[in-house]
Amino acid sequence: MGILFTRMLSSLFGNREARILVLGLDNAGKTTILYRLQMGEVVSTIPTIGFNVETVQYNNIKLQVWDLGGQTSIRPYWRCYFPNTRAIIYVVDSSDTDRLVTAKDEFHAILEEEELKGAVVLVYANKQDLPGALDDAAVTESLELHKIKNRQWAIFKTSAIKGEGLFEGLDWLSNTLKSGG
Ligand code: G3D
Ligand code: MG
Repeated sequence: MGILFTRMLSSLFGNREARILVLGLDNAGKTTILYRLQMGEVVSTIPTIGFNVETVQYNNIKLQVWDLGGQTSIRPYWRCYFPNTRAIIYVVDSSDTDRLVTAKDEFHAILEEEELKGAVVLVYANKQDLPGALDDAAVTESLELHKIKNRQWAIFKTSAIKGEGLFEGLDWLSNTLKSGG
């Protein structure tokens, strides 16, 4: 099903390169999601500059994943991955309430990046299958999503393990990008 999504986007962007970043704190479920989407082969780069990037590519569409948080010294290198980013998929462990403040801070810092100003934002409130997971309304509040200005965003409850909610989110994303983001 991930292939349908990328096929759609691929035709949408013609020959132009389109990047989608899948970001969030470590352990949020990003890698699980990438494999779950089954878009193609996931390639992991050797972390020469201090952070590991997983990439899956379908035609002109590239999904790239790395962990936010941690060392600040490597952050300038993140910018290499910003050009042509059409969307950010932000993944949150909804059961990890201790780190929601960090998740929020990292999220808003990313949104401040000049080259990401045009990207639409899809939030996955992941790990809904776990007891104590916050629902979408509570995650919206914790991440202060209502502070987002001048861009389209949406939040979906997901369980990457069960494969729930992921495609509903991608559906929103492709429709939003289709209508001009
Ligand atoms: P990351 O890539 O964001 O760091 P991972 O996160 O995809 O590696 O996932 C971290 C752990 O969370 C993994 O468990 C993974 O199986 C689990 N996980 C991911 N999504 C979900 C979910 O929706 N529900 C539950 N219950 N667990 C999830 P392990 O045990 O392999 O470390
Ligand atoms: Mg990972």
